[in-house]
Amino acid sequence: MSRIASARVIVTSPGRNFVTLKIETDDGLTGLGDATLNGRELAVASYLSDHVIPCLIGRDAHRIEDLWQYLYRGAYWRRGPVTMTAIAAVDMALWDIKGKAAGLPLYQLLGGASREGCMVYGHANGATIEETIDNALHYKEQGYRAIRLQAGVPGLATTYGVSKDRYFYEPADADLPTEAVWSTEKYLRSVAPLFEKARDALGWDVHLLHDVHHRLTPIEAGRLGRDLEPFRPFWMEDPTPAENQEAFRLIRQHTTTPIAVGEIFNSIWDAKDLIQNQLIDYIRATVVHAGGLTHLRRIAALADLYQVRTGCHGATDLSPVTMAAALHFGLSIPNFGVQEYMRHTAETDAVFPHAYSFAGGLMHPGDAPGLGIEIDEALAAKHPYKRAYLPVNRLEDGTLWNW
Ligand code: GCO
Ligand code: MG
Repeated sequence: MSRIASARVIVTSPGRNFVTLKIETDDGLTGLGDATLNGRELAVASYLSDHVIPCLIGRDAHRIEDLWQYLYRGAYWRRGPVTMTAIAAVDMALWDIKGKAAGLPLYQLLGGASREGCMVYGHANGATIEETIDNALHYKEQGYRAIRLQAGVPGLATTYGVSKDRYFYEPADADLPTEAVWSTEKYLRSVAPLFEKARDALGWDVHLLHDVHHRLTPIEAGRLGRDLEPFRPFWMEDPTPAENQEAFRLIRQHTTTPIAVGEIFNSIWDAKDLIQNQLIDYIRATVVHAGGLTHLRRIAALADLYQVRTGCHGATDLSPVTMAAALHFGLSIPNFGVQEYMRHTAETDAVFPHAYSFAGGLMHPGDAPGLGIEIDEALAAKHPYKRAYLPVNRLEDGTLWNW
């Protein structure tokens, strides 16, 4: 038995905020878990420090499933992003410990490798179609097999997914939410031309993806999906807000463009109807926001029954600890689809030395025991927390919209 001797939360901001849980056992093992919830970081930090950690001390670190149930059922107030992120952090740290105790990389404990590596998609963006394609060509040269395309919308000052820096995109960019202006009409006119030109420049041997970021109505999404069909996108992501799951029936009636949903889901109950009714093709729930590996494996197993594959969220606000966990998960499950890979800055990578690597469009978690991730606490302490919010969106007449 390894008893949990201590657990603490480390908040650091090497370019952006990350919340990390570090658990130590009485026989000298340590485990790391990511607890970052973009724009609401300190709520999870407090949930862990004030309400979860006191319950962990002295418990057997190897009883992962039991501890998961204890934190989920035991809170009485189930689900929700803060709770499920906190549970995920504990779960990841315990799997890390189990891997280290076994002397095996985590994917071996999850059943071993089902593939050579996890196909990842990179983000190509630009103020114009030409800039985006230029950037996509750069990704292709680096060996990427899948590329997400987002371009500025003519007539709008800013657009989701488009940054000043072409290689690093950080939407949580201000200490109070910035306000962006959105026009569905202008946006809808701009996407098909982007994909048409992208196919001309990049050819057909690379997967092309696009994120709508929850902004359309179902019928608008159906139209966009249909407009994109000739260019065979790998997926259209988050076409409408997924609270209303019935909406996806309407989208399905109008297009065969594959649909990816779920980066803001936090439990199997958010995804169950979409999966069982075969209304989506890829489920994007992540280790950090959907209750850890224990729960995400359950979601993936349900999805597998309905030929839904995974496409886990992997933006920069998911720390390298989540990236490591996602790669062990992705390498081992049968129904892996693709993993998002939005590279972290060198500053972030220095705080989180890791065993995972990229080659030829695939990523591998490495063979270090456990997750294969460390935190340099001395360096982390040099980057204090800095409040940062995601933007909000308004229509051109001032109506608040989905960001
Ligand atoms: C994606 C996402 C992100 C989110 C971000 C919010 O597909 O990568 O939509 O860009 O906006 O993770 O914190
Ligand atoms: Mg997204």
